[in-house]
Amino acid sequence: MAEAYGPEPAETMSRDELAVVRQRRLRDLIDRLIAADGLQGGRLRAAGVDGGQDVTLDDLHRLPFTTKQDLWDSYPYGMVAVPREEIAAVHGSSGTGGRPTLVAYTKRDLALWARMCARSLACAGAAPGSVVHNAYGYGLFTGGLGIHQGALALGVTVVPMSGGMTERQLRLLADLRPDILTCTPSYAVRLGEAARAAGIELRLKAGLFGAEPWSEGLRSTIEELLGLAALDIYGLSEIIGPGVATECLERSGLHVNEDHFLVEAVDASGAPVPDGTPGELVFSTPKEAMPLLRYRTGDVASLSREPCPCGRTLVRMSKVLGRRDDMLVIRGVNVFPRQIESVVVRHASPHYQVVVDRRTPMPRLVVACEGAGQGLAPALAAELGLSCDVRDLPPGTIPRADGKAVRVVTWDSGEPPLPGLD
Ligand code: DLL
Repeated sequence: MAEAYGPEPAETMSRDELAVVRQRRLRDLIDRLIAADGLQGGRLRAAGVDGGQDVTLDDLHRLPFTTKQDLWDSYPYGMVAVPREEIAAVHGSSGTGGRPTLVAYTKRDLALWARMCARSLACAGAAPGSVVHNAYGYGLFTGGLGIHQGALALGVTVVPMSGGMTERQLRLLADLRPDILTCTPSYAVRLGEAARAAGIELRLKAGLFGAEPWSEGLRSTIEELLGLAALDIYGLSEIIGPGVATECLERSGLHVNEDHFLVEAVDASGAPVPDGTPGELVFSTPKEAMPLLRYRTGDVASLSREPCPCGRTLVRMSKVLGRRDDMLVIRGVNVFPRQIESVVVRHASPHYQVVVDRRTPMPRLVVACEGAGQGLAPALAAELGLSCDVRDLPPGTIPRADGKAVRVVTWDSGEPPLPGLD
């Protein structure tokens, strides 16, 4: 196969050149918000900002935040900053608590998104002639169409599988021999197990797995099952979709496309945290249809500005530790489901669900999995600093996901959320 596509020039600029680009983006974004004169423009004016010329990158952390609540309050089109007829597409996510989040794109936004996803595929070593088996769901969810447009923009072949119909996926994996697989990490496990059971030999080289938190332990499981380099891809509908940040083959953090999306990490009070310290990721996006200033993602990760051997100079983010609102506080101990996963995959199959039993005032953490070995309970206690009940359930009991897996369920009252729990 021909030589792999490399980074775009913007991905390898010096940090000084990058600062110039980022400064321009920030000023353009502020000008656009002021001109649109909506919620964010009003907040900027109240903070004494009347235009982009008033701010520098150093002022970013003093500007007002935007939140998911703002998007909900202005659903569906309240945050749109262009005339309705310029909206080329909408996407969204089903969201927590069943409240949908809708985002809008102009044609230029879609082109930018395609370029960002093309970068992601290049990070995975895509080359002319590459075949991308895209098993992210197609539809309102940004995974399927984002990667699809990225593959078209890069000039590689895309197989638009969407999620589900695993038998059919196996058939095409065997027949078309893709070198790149894109889907959620939980579906990657499912595909890998199904391929192994069917005795299908895969020729995959790399996979871009994201849309949900996943641990280093699950990375090893996926790499072993599928015989590929498992890379992390991060994004959210509000900012653009997949393609906000992607790991390269070095597998040492995700390169954030900060020449377009300005990123910060902040503590609970909203103050910046130093590089290397986990904080909530905050992104600003210059999208025309729905520009957002300092959007609080709820996702917790740390940032690093160390250069990467791949040559990309963009800031890198660690794997996401979890969502701020997914963090469980059990008897005063903070637990991210991903921490549990990293232990489970070493002592059981990668199918697990965390049940938070809140039927009594003192909540209990039940880790339900399949094929648990003796060592799981003590290993969990050592990792979490908290004892939890391990339930080893028959194979196939834990629900399998085509897209994002549900890792945490709450048991408030009534029947147990999984058979076999007491
Ligand atoms: O999940 C976009 C996406 C599609 C990313 C395909 C990567 C691959 P939403 O449905 O809006 O968008 O959900 C966004 O998913 O705020 C995170 O909580 C979570 N998330 C996305 N990627 C990762 C990741 C897509 N790599 C929400 N690691 C985000 C951890 C992730 N969490």
